[in-house]
Amino acid sequence: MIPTITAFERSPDRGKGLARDMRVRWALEEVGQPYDVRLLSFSEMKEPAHRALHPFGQIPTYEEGNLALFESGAIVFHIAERHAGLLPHDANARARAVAWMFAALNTVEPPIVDREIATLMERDKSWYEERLAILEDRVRSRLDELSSRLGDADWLDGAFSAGDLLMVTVLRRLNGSGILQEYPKLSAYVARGEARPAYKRAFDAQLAVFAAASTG
Ligand SMILES: N[C@@H](CCC(=O)N[C@@H](CS)C(=O)NCC(=O)O)C(=O)O
Repeated sequence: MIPTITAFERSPDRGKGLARDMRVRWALEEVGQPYDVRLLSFSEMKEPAHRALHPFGQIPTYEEGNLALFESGAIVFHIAERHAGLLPHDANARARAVAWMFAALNTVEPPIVDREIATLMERDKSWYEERLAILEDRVRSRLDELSSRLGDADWLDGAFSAGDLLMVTVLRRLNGSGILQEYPKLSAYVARGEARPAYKRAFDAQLAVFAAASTG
């Protein structure tokens, strides 16, 4: 059965792979599962039909037969459980890969998103520069810790896993901030993720949506 995911009809990031359907697309590409995409405008995302799938009126969602899911982490986990390739077979290694999925979304993404929101919503405030410095220090402390754990390894815990997939997408949210470049090991880690053929297919598919919306 071909799953259907939802994505922005016109992504605010202009197709740079930052919208969270990118994680789901990448996971589906990694496991070789074809998928359909239903594109939504901002107003359609807030309508009852979409809220029935996503209580918070956001993307991405995932529908497969009578299963409907929201939350990119839960969707990636579902894909990783149903297909080989994104979680190790060994039970302990699998549990550690799942821990990295949670770490990406619960520990590393929040300070990055806090910074991002400040740059989008608080630029005009008198205290903006001071607050930005605090938020960026919080991001740096997470990156210091993550970089020292990664060390010279290619991936966070052995082979590439759903934990790496989520972590790479989270770190990419720092694009344009200059902060990731302060961490050569993490920059190389993100570049390794972006070099994966499945990543490229997912990125190109998301960019094609934005390009079509811009010319149409
Ligand atoms: N925790 C959610 C966050 C979903 C989310 O923030 N989606 C954004 C796009 S990346 C969205 O739909 N934003 C529009 C809105 O919230 O109105 C997940 O990981 O799926």
